[in-house]
Amino acid sequence: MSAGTVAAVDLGATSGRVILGRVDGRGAGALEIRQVARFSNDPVQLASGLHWDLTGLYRNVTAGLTQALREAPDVASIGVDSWAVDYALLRGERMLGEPFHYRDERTAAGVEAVHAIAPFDELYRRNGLQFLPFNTLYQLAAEQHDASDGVRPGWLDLADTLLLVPDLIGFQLTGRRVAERTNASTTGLLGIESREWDDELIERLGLPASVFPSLIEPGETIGSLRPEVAAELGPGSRHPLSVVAVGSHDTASAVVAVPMQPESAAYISCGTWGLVGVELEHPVTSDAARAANFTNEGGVDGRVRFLHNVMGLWLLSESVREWERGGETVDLAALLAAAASVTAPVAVFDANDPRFLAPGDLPGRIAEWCREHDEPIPGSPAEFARSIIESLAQAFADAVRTASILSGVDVETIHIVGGGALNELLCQRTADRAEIAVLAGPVEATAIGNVLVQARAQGFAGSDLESLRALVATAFTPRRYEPR
Ligand code: LFR
Repeated sequence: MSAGTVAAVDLGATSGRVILGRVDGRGAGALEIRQVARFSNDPVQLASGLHWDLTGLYRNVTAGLTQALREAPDVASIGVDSWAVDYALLRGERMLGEPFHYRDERTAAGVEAVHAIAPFDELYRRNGLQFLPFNTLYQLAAEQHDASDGVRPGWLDLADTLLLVPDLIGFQLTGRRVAERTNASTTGLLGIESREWDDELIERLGLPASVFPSLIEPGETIGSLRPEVAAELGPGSRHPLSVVAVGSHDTASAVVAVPMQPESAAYISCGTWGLVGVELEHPVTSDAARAANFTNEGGVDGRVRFLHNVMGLWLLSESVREWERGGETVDLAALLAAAASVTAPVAVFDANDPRFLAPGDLPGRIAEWCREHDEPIPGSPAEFARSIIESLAQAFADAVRTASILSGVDVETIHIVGGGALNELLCQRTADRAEIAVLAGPVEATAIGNVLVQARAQGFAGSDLESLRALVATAFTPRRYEPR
């Protein structure tokens, strides 16, 4: 074993970052991370719908990597992770339009079309995924629906390749087209047992099988930087610098960096979403798991991320955006402090209600939920914030309990990682409502998981997940919240 530095590109739904990670797997082990670039990720509403600005994101990625290589010319590899399910269609080198944002409402038609061919209970047996209206297979069906309604050939008929977002960035960097397996597991088109593309389902849905690239595992090398990219990244970038596949689904990377004992812990990867669950060796696709809408996503090293998507800090950030659209200036720290001192009882609403998915007036929709359910309607932003935090804490506690019952994992500790680990009120109220101690941190779990999988591939870290998690536990001391 040796020591070295890798660069992690981590793209979230609201912001992206490039992080340098230095890992030394020798002796007691050491892990250090340093952020070199952070940029916002601003979706664009076009006449065709809500899209990601992938070109702008790519520009920020290369600018961040240039900076990273300037600071650490000895970087051994680059890894990319992002949110799941969304994809670009390519013909040759060319991207066919800006990819859609999963919060675009076009998928309703796709859901109907898919379920007419393969009802949800059959899908669940095949792919083990919870129902989320934006899973890639529904988006692709919506894509076909558009085409059959209007102009044919549609983009899907023209495309020769479909790439999920991190694979697209990997392709821009290296020229190689692959599908990393953890993220591919969120498409709905991967068999739960085989972990291969479900060709039969793809055919029944009338999708072109040829657009799905070969699958690769986290830790495998995607390829070397294209010479022109290496030149763009500056004199610091030695050629051939390789891009290594990580758990390219951000949640898969985050789970790698949860310093947990999977036999007795649950995790909440809390950012835009709150992904609440446990890590298993085998999927659970029972009727009860399906009814509870629990997912079996592919983890690093063949582990299963058995979890449920709770709406997450989106509820807060989108509310803040709405207040700011209305002309208010909101200081988040002050808002959270005010929320913590609210004494009046606040509504605990159903944070999983699909009405909260689309962008727009979230406080209005929360008020509408409260009116319908005879709950007190929050009056001030502080009361809204408190109501959101109480509702998230309740949804987190419920999901932990359900995960435990469905999987048989006896949960003694809940780990909260991601930005939500900084939200003291949320961590405390989750501990209170679950009646289980919460360990908060690390905040940058996703980037750390990305770093660790690359470091292992380079021989800078031990071979099993347990030794990677031990490095996290040594480097980051979690904050403990006892239930009150
Ligand atoms: C979290 C996440 C979730 C996925 C959602 C949409 O960032 O990747 O795991 O369900 O975004 O892609």
